[in-house]
Amino acid sequence: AGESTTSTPQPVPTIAVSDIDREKRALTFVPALIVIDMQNDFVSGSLAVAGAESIINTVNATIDLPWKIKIATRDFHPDNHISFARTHEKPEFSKKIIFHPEDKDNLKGIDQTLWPIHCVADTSGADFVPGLNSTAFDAVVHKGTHAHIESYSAFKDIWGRDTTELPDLIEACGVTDVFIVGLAGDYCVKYTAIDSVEFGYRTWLITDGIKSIASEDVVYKELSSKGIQLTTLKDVKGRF
Ligand code: VGL
Ligand code: ZN
Repeated sequence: AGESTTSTPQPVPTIAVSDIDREKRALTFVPALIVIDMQNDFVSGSLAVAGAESIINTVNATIDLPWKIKIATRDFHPDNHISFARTHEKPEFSKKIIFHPEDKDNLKGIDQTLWPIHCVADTSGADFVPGLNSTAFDAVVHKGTHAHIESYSAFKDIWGRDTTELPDLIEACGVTDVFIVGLAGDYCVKYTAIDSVEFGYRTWLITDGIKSIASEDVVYKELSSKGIQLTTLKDVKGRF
């Protein structure tokens, strides 16, 4: 008797835990540097990117900054890699639809750009370019090592089935911000930046430390629209 059956509505919390985490993270600056594919074949070899030689000094200058962690990647393919035109006996730079090797139904194909043979594991083409301060890296991540799986991003393969060791490496030291330099701006740098955002990092391209195979402007416009920030070595220096 006299008891109400209606319960008092609880106030809706205006700040969720995840928002507090996000706020904390916004106030923290734990930067990682990722140096993408500064290898002979991309500088002066079979897949040379125009102007690549000219960014080596800038890349070395970024490496000198006091990052929490600095990691390099190397494209590192077996000599029958799926991305090589020769593997399909097709003309170079044509397109092919590929299917994941473990996907029994082969339902989802991906457009694979075919490339000249490049960065074959344990050949000089896959070595770091001379002049790069490569002894300074805390870790080197290899990608594209499986014959049937392409991998542009430093985080994961194009199928999103496997990650490299990179996500664990940077998560383990509490990284908040990922800065990227290297080659090529419109392939491995681009897909690394997109994944970096997806993994929850504030993501920056140090544009004077990047060269692309085709247009720089198109890729920068696309990446800016995804929340990736464009910066320069000079501006980055000011943050430390
Ligand atoms: C890359 C094409 C093929 C890159 C790697 O490092 O951007 N591009 N493999
Ligand atoms: Zn490759």
